[in-house]
Amino acid sequence: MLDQLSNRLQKVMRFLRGEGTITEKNMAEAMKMLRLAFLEADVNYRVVKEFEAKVKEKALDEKVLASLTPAQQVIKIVRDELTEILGSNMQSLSFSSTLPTVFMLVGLQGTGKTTTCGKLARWTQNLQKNPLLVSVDLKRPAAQEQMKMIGQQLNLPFYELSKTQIEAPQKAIKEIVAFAKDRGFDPLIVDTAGRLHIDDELMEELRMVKNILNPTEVIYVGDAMTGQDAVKSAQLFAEKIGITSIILTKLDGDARGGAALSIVHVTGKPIKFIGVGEKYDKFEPFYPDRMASRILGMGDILSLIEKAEKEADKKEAEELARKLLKQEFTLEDFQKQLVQLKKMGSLSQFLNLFPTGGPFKNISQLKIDEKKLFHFEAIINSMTVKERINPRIINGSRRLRIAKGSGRSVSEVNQLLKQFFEMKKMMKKSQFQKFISGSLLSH
Ligand SMILES: Nc1nc2c(ncn2[C@@H]2O[C@H](COP(=O)(O)OP(=O)(O)OP(=O)(O)O)[C@@H](O)[C@H]2O)c(=O)[nH]1
Ligand SMILES: [Mg+2]
Repeated sequence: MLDQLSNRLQKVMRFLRGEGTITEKNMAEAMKMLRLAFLEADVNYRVVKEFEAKVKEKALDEKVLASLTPAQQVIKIVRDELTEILGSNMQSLSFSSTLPTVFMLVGLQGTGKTTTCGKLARWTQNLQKNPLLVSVDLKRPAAQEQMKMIGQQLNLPFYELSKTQIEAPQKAIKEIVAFAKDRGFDPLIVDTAGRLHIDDELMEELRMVKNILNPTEVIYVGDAMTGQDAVKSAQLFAEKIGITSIILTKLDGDARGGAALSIVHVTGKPIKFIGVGEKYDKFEPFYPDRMASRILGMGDILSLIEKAEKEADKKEAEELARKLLKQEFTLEDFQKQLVQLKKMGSLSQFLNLFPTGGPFKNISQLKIDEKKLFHFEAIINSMTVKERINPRIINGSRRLRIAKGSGRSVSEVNQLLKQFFEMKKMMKKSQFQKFISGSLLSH
């Protein structure tokens, strides 16, 4: 996803990481690289300008955190600003307290409205809702058929408009809402017609539909592959009809990123979901902060630093980051990490810190045996400091002593050591995931 932009930005991050201190010269160089990366990704020029000004201002102004090197500080600022561009906080869909909630999807032709109706319906069903699909694409006879097929594929209810209803849409829309209300359907998900270009007739029709439906959300569906065109049409839909949120589709393709990075700023509306494939499960809530980390490829280091900063003292965070980077990780560090994990709350929360791409792809879906972690902690507690720093000296008799001291079995001690050595190897290859899945998964 957004590979080209991501590669370019990661290059800037690597450049900054390599610079111990920040000087006017390397800052200017980094800014130039960032600007080029954004422009090449087709980001709106006003967004680029503002981004640049803010990063510069913050880099000069912001107090350097004790636990971060100046270069890491700049990386953090870039991450923060990128998150801001993408919309700051994750925003979920609004549901109405008076039923039914109505989601009306609008957008140009072929952007993925109808597909997204199906994805959205499936999504709400997972929230224990009872969605109803309907298409008010009034001109195209095939529209009813297409929606019906989606309903059948997903095993979801679909309201089919009759010929007479299509001829009298105002009345029909009232009937649909009444039907949903009577039968307890919620949300009502309404697909609309698309056009190649925005024209007055379409806008008129959509305004009429909107007035009668009184939707909880008017969701603009934009094709991320079309870059600034998606942004411009979003702006027009916002002006002429009024939208409440955005879904960007086709982010799985070779979209350059310009739409994602400009549309929130230009329309002032949040991106709530992204489409990442043609199938109905290729649909994700949009988290600006995670997306920023994902694009920068910094999820591992930045988030760990930030989270640790909150919970532990800053020196420790710095040390941990340094060791993670240099792979000088001992059992003692591992134990400290376990203590911090407990402070941070659940492990699953911790796992969310990892980037969702690359070697970490499936990490957030892992099921973790938290108990095992605490057994590991008990085992490490029974080791001497010397053993923690240099676990290679832990021979058979030491293993027995540690097992007895911790109340765990020798085979568990063996398992911990084996996995620790494996983890060190993995971290070298930056495949932390393997360690987690190998050692802490519940079977
Ligand atoms: N790769 C990819 N393809 C998508 C995504 N969303 C939709 N598509 C594809 O885009 C094409 C158009 O999707 P539709 O849902 O028919 O688009 P629409 O906006 O309803 O089109 P009109 O009704 O003609 O205006 C289809 O081939 C979809 O499979 C996505 O997130 N990723
Ligand atoms: Mg359609």
